[in-house]
Amino acid sequence: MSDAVLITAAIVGAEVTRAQTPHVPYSPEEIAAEAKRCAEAGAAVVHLHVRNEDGSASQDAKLFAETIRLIRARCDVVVQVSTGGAVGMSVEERLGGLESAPEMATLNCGSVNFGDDVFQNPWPAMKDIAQRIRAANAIPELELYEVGHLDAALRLLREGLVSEPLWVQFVLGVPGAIGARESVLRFLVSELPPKAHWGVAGVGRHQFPMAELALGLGGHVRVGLEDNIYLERGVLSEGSAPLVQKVVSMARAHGRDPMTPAALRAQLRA
Ligand code: KMH
Ligand code: ZN
Repeated sequence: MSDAVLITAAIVGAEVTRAQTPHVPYSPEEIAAEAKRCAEAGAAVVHLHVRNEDGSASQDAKLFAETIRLIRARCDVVVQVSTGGAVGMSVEERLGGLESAPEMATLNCGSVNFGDDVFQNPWPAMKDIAQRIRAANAIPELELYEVGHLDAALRLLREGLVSEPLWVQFVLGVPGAIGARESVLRFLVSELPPKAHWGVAGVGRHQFPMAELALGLGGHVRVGLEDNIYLERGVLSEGSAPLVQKVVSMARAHGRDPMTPAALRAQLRA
């Protein structure tokens, strides 16, 4: 792995609401402004969801198109659209972002308890989404929430539905899924194919401990209000950019610089 750290900013998500934090962006303008702030802070990727005017989760193609247009006008961050959307959405509904020629898209590698709900990703849906991501000429980032998702990712590779090198995000600490523990992360990393790139997104209070661990292990990091709304205990983060800034400081303490979008693009297309 390269020494530079790829920082992904998950700036919107599908679940976090203004009742929890006033700092979550909803409109395309707000989302694009936050993407720019995060890019300036050191994020090379923005993991993107969109929202309806009332803040409810959406995967609407037109909203994605408008939001991505505004982001591209403001900065050169790599846009990674969500194909996960929100719990309960159909596969078809989830794929609106693929219509905007994103450079990356998430590919969720299995079903998982998600709070009180179940986030459904049965194998036929995974296959379908993998094919649609490839048809859109986007690079998939494999989202793994559970240990068994690793084997699903390896099956995707074996069956030629995704290509090497894999780009993997371990999303750890979702209520209902495997915990964000050092032993878990070390095991998951040890099982990856040698060429795989990996990062970790710790949920809630696990965000910075997992980031710290990943930085020490040579991995990449995802932060943002989608996963965690606090900059430190009891202090709401005023958007996702302060979370990115904090990871940049942590990375520098490890002697690692943030990866630029250009450096990432070179790796994505290598
Ligand atoms: N909102 C979660 C249920 C993704 O973006 O691909 C799923 C999610 C994953 O956020
Ligand atoms: Zn997401």
